[in-house]
Amino acid sequence: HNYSAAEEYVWPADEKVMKKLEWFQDQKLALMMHWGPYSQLGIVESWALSDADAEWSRTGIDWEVSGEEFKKQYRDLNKTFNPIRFDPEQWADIAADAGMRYLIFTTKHHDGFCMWDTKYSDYKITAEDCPYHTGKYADICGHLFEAFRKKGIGIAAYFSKADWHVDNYWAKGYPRGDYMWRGPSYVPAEHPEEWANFVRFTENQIKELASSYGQIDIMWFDAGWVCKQSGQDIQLGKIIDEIRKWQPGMLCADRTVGGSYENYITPEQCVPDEPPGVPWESCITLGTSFSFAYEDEYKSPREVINLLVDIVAKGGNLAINVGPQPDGRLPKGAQNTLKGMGEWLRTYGNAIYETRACAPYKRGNIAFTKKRDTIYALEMFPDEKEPLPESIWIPYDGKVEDVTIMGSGEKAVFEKKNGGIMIHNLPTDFETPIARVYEMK
Ligand code: FUL
Repeated sequence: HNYSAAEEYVWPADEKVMKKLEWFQDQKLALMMHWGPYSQLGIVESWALSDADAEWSRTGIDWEVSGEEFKKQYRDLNKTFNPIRFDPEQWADIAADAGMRYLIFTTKHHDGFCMWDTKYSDYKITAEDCPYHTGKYADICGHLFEAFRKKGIGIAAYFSKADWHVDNYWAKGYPRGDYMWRGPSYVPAEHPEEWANFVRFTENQIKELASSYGQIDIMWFDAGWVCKQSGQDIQLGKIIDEIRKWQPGMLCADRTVGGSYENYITPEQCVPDEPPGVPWESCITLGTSFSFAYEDEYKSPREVINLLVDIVAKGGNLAINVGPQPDGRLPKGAQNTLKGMGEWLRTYGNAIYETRACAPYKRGNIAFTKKRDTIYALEMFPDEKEPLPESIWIPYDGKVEDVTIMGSGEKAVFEKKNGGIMIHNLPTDFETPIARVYEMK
């Protein structure tokens, strides 16, 4: 993937948005969560509803039904979704401890099931046919956002622009032009009234979310095929402009579309090779998929920190995704990794948070970040068995007068050499760490 979007990117004219973009670039690490009735089956989010994607998205579902009957079974998952062990404060504790600076939570995925108490749909967590409607934290988004905000964690609301539940919008599932066409079953321009109804509904829901739950830092819009270019124009710009009257500077991630309402770009499951040159955030799963999967395997702290450093060195943020269990708890394996990340970040967080990209970004296993007059060089060890070299050459040719080894706080012995810095006498008698980090002034 080459995500150098700089050419099409339009820097927002709004000063408050610009300021918020600075905030955004300071945060570096988000906890993304995909959670909903689909979590019960351990499938790929709500994709099973899309006929065009059936081949991959319906594996693991052994219902002996197809067509409309299949979709009905899927929709009925709301009748068994009962996360009685959901504890928002516990999630917030875990996230804060892992060094998370903002949350990205699925308020509504493509299936249209709403994780908040919306007045515009009955397909929601607080409706009577969902057993959790009497649950302690039934209005899930409300409780979650409050608990995270109390910990100083920012709030991003993931919202699918496509809604495969409402009549005015349905997934037909066939490719059309350059955009993946996953609904509606009609051409909006030929059915203006139907489309206008859908647009109104979507606008109402977005405004409701952005006005009922306190400060929302980012609206994270998914379903990129719902956009002007495909003829499915929901006039998002107008909606965002209005919301910014009461959520000043709120950021908008309007995925894959580009233009003035995409304040930052969002590569998925990958890290761009080169710094894109505009604010960006990669979303990457901790396990194998965005929503909960049974017996999933999770990346180790070493793997995640390597991703994070690669991303931060190129000026981006990492949104690491954890899919909560259907009962409301976070998988143990995921929790273990989160804990390990937090431990590392408590020692080396200064080389990550509030930094900016610093050329030459990454050379071999050495990554660079900078903060004011400090340059951080992070010598990464993706392999835990890699022997530790006693000296290391750092390809940085700027002015350096002082080098401290982070963690121990010891001053390093160094000399200028071959247009870089050679550090000597490094200790080698301990286990291979995730990184050795040098603070250079
Ligand atoms: C994609 C979605 O379709 C996936 O289900 C997931 O939500 C991912 C973050 O974005 O576009």
